[in-house]
Amino acid sequence: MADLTKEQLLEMYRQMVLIRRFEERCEELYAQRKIGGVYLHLYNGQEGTGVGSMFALKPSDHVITAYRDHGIGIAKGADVNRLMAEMFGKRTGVSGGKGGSMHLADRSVNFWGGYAIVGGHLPLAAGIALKSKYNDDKEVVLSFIGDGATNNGYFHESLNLSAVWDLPVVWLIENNLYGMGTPVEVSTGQPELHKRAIAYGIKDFGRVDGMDPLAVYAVAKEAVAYAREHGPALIESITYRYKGHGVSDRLYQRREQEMALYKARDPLTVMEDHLKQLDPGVESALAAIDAAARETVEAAIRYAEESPDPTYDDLINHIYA
Ligand SMILES: Cc1ncc(C[n+]2csc(CCOP(=O)(O)OP(=O)(O)O)c2C)c(N)n1
Ligand SMILES: [Mg+2]
Repeated sequence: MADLTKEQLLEMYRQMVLIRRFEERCEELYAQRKIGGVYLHLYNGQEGTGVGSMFALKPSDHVITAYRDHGIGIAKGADVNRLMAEMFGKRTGVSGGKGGSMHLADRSVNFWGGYAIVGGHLPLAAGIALKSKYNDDKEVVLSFIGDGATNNGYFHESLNLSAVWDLPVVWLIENNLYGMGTPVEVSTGQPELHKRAIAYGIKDFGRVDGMDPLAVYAVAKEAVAYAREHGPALIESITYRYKGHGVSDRLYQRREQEMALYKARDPLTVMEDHLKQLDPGVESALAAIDAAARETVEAAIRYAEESPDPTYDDLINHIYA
């Protein structure tokens, strides 16, 4: 349980439960067409990686990710009402209703979003880290990277520059074993993705069990401290997504057995086990956290439904021509 108090461990659990309940309801609302968009990318199964790693950050640190972004925004502290309003495309959303599921961002909590182009956010992560270094802000950037983003040019250019300029960035590869439906070993010559660090002269923090939030926290804490003082760090978290790439995608492979193996180590269950080990009487507290998370999500849905649509002026605002 490392250096975390019981309250902090419960907070970690609360964030993971809230993310899971948020995503479950988003899937339903998407099926009901209350949430629009061609895709809906859910974070179910990967909560241990997001919450565990972000627990190692200070509020002044920065986070950026790809399109599986709702849970990341919740864990970075974005307002749940405004996140849900963004899902609905409402004016009160964190991106004014113009981002939607795939482009959530909330600069007030240093959550930079939400990007659809695979790897396209990695140069932005390097840029934010450059700003921190230039101003001597001592702020770290935590950049999530899908395994599927490790073979394009953005990855190469961003990791290389981060090493050349000693940028305060933690590159966290979320290896959920597939890029869309393609297994990592089919797309990648060296499937142990953390080894890429060596080629760039970046400190390699190895592989971690992404289903265990405390294991992720422990390595992230070291990596964040290293990045703050010395420069780029890389972690590979082995995790699993329970849904297709988008919720409308089939799972491509028949992989029930593999899924069952990972679900048996669901990050919420793993965290419950940690807490029960610490305090066998914790069960009722866990149930209360779950009930509160469900209510928070229902309240957020009400807020989103009652919020106004963007106006015509909103639509043409923030456009550069
Ligand atoms: C530059 C670019 N190429 C292709 C795509 C289509 N595409 C979207 S997601 C994806 C795979 C991403 O895999 P991974 O990063 O492992 O994400 P996961 O779905 O597992 O979260 C691809 C090829 C895209 N969005 N951008
Ligand atoms: Mg993947």
